[in-house]
Amino acid sequence: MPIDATLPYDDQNVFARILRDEIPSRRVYEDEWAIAFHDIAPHAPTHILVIPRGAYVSWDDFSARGSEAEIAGFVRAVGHVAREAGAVVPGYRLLANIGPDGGQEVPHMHVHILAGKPLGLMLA
Ligand code: IU
Repeated sequence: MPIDATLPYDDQNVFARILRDEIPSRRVYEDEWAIAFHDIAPHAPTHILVIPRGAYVSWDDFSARGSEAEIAGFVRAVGHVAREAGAVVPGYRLLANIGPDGGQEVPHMHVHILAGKPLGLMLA
């Protein structure tokens, strides 16, 4: 069920718990700004989620309240993870779902990295 990303941050959300290692995940990367782990229900041969360490509900929240350092660190982390996953050639997709109509289910800012097969054109 998509969530309302305008709600206050819930520190019991599943990605907050993954960040605190209260729930296991298959981590592939971590640095000062972000962690990345395999999606539990992959939609492509490579399906990795990258999340900032900071407490942000969504892309909207992160882009509005995140510091320059957090935003730069997060963007660098996404690029690094995609390169490490070998996703850059022949290509990959970045996806962020925001709010109920955007199909967001977990209320901690995250970006999907999808790769490993031809993904075709998808804009909605
Ligand atoms: P969304 O953008 O919020 O809709 O994506 C949430 C993703 O988090 C979705 O692809 C789930 O499969 C994934 N996920 C996960 O990897 N581990 C979990 O414990 C839960 C969801 I709950």
